[in-house]
This record gives sequence, structure tokens and C-alpha cells, in this order.
Amino acid sequence: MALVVMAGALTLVPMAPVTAANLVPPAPFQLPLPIPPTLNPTSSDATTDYYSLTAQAGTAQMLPGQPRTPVWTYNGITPGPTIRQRSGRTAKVTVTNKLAEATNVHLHGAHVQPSSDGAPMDTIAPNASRLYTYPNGQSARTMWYHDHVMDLTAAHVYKGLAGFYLLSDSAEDGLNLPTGANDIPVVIQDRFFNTDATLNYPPNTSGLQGDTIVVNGVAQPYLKVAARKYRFRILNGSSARQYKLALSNGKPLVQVASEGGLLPGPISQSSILLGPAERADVVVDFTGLPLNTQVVLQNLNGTGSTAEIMRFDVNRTESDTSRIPASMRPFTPPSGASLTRNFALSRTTTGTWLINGKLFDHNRIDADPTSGTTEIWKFQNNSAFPHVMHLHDVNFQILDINGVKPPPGRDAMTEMVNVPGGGSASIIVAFNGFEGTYVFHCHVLEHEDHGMMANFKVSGSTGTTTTTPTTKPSTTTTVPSSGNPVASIGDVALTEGDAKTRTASFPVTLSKASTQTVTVNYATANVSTTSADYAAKTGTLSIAAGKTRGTIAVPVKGDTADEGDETFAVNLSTPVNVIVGDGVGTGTIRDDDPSSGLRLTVGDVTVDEGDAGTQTATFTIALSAPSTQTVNVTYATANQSATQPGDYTAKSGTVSFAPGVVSKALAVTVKSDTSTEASETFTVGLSNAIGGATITDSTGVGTIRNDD
Ligand SMILES: [Cu+2]
Repeated sequence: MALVVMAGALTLVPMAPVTAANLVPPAPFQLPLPIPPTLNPTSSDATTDYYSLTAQAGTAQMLPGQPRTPVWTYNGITPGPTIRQRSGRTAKVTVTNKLAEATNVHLHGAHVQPSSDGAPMDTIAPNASRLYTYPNGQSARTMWYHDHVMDLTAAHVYKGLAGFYLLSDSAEDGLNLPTGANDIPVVIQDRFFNTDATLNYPPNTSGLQGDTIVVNGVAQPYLKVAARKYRFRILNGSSARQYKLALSNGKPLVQVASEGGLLPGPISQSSILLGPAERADVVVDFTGLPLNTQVVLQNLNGTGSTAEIMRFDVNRTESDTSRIPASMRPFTPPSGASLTRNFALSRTTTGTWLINGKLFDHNRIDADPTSGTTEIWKFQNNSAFPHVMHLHDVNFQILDINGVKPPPGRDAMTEMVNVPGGGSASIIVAFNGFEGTYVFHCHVLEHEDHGMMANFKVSGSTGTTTTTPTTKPSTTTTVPSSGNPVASIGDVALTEGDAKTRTASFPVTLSKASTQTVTVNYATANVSTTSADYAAKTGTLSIAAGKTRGTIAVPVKGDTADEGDETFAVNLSTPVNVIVGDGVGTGTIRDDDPSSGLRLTVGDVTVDEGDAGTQTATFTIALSAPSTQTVNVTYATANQSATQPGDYTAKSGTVSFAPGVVSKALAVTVKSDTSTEASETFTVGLSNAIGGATITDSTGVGTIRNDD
């Protein structure tokens, strides 16, 4: 409806309903499969690769014989460019928002600090930029990045905001799986199109299932292949549709990886069920097939236009030295759960979705696991729709679905569990590494956007982190701990020095001795270091049977720059015969150079509300002294008694201090009204300082003084 203001009166004028006709899905296999290009870093240093993504409007040739479709893109294309990153090397991705509304980026599958996780309320305003830091302490795996803003994720991903993020490591290199041009990411989505080739996204709370299958952004494409092996990294990037993948020639799909990366061994499957956001890396072997053979990737769950996904056309022979290895990556599942939590999944009569009877509230903590502990989470689905539950930050193992062990390929580490309609599933999850608040939610994106999301807050086991007191659900039970020992890495602080190289020795301790040799991989990663202040290091720590302690030594370099204290991390991964408890050791390099300790602060502001229009609350973000290097800090507004958008306009982004600059103004728009409410407050919070400064006052309070 349109609002028309006439002579001081408000008149509601209904607009004609939109009646654009739905496009009949085109005949399949007319356009080639596009392969999203690999994103080159804008720069790289000893530890880190820097990338730039811009969310912007664009067009794409999604349909054969039709005009280009208006879409949302990263760097002009959908799916966005593929980020291919090495395990153990930090990625710093600057995302610039050139869309007309807020967006953000969540790296799905990443073990990452909360400030870079892309939480629903942690958004990038139009024309703002945001730096996301991905430590990449995990093993090789297929991940994807996508928009994750509050209430609008489904619509934003539907418009095109998704791309691949592929992590590789040396263990994977050694397996001789198909690589390079023979390692192809494939995202399957479904859409409705209007007859003018525009996207049609009808309002929906059940979970949208479009009538046109698009692969890498193109309707039912074909791919010309050689008679050899290929690795296809298949992602279900749809809102709600579940695909049962199979090959039309009856040959198996050989699954080599799932969400958690490489499986212990290959699994030959006649079909693979893939729910939203789930991934399966499969090797398809076209060797020996005659030229001109056509093999269709089918969806056995589909009918008509949704039964066929894409076609492979064998058009050449090629030598093939790749292989499917007999064994790949063994893993130790989490064990020794100390707590069980129960989550009931249900729907309201208005179509919204609930977890334990509640809609999502970003201010409410719904589960409060302690870092270093393991829990069992049970999902009871009291609705007819399947819910694909996803936990941010952590991986877990599925213990059962409807009381039965999960099928092959679904029993390895993952962050997705497909809970059948009317059914149940349980998972075992170890919380370690980063502390703070993350979301878990149904990845049917319309369910997520309509309430089916909750917060879990990982708190430190040492009591050094302030935690919001919460009461555990009455259904909590205690499970006796058993199984492998828990490995924890300690923190180290040392003074930088000027010239000598010193050694930061990180202790790794086991909760008890093992009867077997324990190994764990480690890799250093930048946290607030911006230059090579330490020697990046990766390797494998081995602790002999009967022993409970090992050490990881990292050389730290001295210098004479005044840069404030700096921190880096040592991340543990790929545990064998051990569970990783605290998997992140923090190394603090104390700066001993002159005028040490650059401090970042944000001041308070009071503005009079006024009766009409808007006012500006100007916050001052200050650096205690000029720096010789660029200092960046992330900021975001947050509600107190004043709430956005009614009282002020939410704002978030990054403030950058060029060398020598000590003060920056941050203007927040405050709305006026004539109601006689009391004075109200909101805050501007600082986080994630980069460039050697420490945040010593992280919260500026904005007071809107009522003058009515
Ligand atoms: Cu759901």
C-alpha cells in the first residue's frame, strides 16, 4: 500500500496487486555451466591474504533465450567469486556494501571469532565497509559465504548473495584427488522467474521451493567433460528444497568429503540426500565412457522441471593421474559429554517458527556452554517440515536421526543436521576455541527469518569472562565423561625486545595420559598483529603414550616500532586420539617501545530530541597518541532504552585512523518526536581494533534528551 498525505490527513491507497506471470521453466541443458572465478588476494604477507568483496546490484544470464536477470552480486557476479585459501593462513576480507540496504557476510562452516561471524544484527550499512578476519585454523573443506542479516537472509541469498570459500591443506594435496580445472564447485538453487526474466520471490514462511533449478546461477546447464575423474563440490544453496542426487547412467557418486572436510574413506553411493546448506564433495568418474555420452545429474526427489539438475557431456579424452584414495582423513568424534540440552522445534498458527516455544531474540542467550566442554543437543521436531539445524562456529557429530545412526557420509564431523518432519535428531558437540555469542538456526532460510534461530554463548572455563547468568533447562542431564583425553593449549605473554628473537613456548596439556600416541596439528594466525612480528609456523605436535604435556615453540621478533601490544593465535586442529578443549593459544607480544600503549576510546553524547526532523549525535572516537601506522576499529550502535529504527538510525562499520590522525567523528541520526517520553539512551560500541591500539573505553552512550 502507498501512503499519500493529503491536507494533513493520512489516506491509505491500496496499489494494484502485482500479477506478473510466472515463467514456465525453460527446456534444460541449453547454457554452459559457469564456474565462478577464483578471487585473487589484493595483497599477501607472511601470514595473511587480503581480499576485497563488494556487494552490489548487477545482472546475470540465468535463463536461455531470455533477458538478463537483475540480481545481487559479489564483485558483479552470482555466485560470487570463489575464495581458495590455505589452512593456517589468515584471510582478511573487506566487504563493501554498495547495495541500498544493509547486508553482512557469514562464512558458513568457519571456526571464527564472534566479531567476524556475521551475526544477524551485526550488519554493514549501505556504502560502509567491514573487515572480516578468518583464522582458517581448520582442515581442508568446502565452505560458503552468504548474507545473514536479520529477517532478510532468504530474500538476500535468493537475489544472489552467496559464494564458495574452499580451504585446502597439505594433507589433501598428498591424496592426489582431482585438482585444478577438474575440481569444480557446484551450487544448486531453485528459483521462480517472472515472464520478463526477473526473479519472483513470493512471500513465504513454509520454505520457498522454486520451479526452476539453477546451478552456479544458470538454469539447468550442461558441462563438457573429458572421459576422466572430476571432483564436484556440491552445495545445496537453496532456501528449502532437499535434493536426492543421483547419476542417470546408474554409476555411483563417490563421496570424499562432507561439511567437516575429507571423510575417513571414500563412500560409493547410488544417491546422496542434500538438505539446504549441506555439502557433499563427490568424485564422478567418466573414464571409459564413449564420446558424446550424456550423463544427467538427477534429483530423485523432484518431478518435472525439478527432477534434472544439470548434464555432463563427454566430449574428449584426457590423461588422468588423479585417484580416489582408499583412506583420507580419520577423525576422533567428540566424546565425554557433560550436559544434554533439549530443543523443541515447532510452528505457530501464524506461520512463524519457534525453538523451545520462543521466537529469536538477539538479546536473549538460549544456551550457555562452557569452553572446553562437550554437550549433547537433542532436537525434537514437532512440525511436519524438516528442519536443517545449523550451529555457527563449531562442528559436531550426528549421533542419531529418529533414533538410528546416520547414514554413511552423514556420520562425520559437520555443522548441519537434517531433522525430519515429526522426527528427532541428536548431536554431540565440543565447544572450544573462541568465546562469545553465536547463533544456531534452521537453514530453511524462511524458517530462520521467521523466528527459528537462537543464541548460544560460549564462556571461558577459567571464570575470566563475564557471563550472563542463565538457568539451564530443567531437562538438563549429566552424562559421565569417558573416552579420550582433552588437550588444551595455554596462553603466553612476553616482552617484544628490540633486536633479539625470543621464543613463545605454548604449553599443551592433556587432561589425562593416553595409552596411545596423541597428535594434533597446529598453525599460527594473526589476531591483532598487522606485520610479521612472529614467525608463522605450522606442524604436528606429538605427545607420547603416558605423557601429558607438549610444547609448541614460536619465534617472536623484536623491533623498535611503537605499535602497542599485539596478539597472535596458535590454533589446534585435526586431533588424533584426543579431543581439543581449549584449541586456541593466545600469544601476547608486549610492546616495550616508547609511548607504548595506544588507547582507543569513544565518548558520550547528549542531544536534544527536538520536535521535528532529525538531529545528529556526534560521537568522538579518539586515539591516545598519533600512530605511525593505520589503526582500524569496528563500531556498531546498539539499543538501550532508545530503539532503532524509531528513535535513531542504526549504524555500523569501520573507522580508520590514517597515520597521525587522533580523532574521528561518528554521526548517528536521531529521530525527533513530540511524545513526552523520558530521556532515552543507545550506545556506540567499539570492537576489533587493528593496528596496535587497545580499546580502553569501548562504549559511548548516546542520550536523547526529551524536550517535549
Ligand atoms: Cu526449519
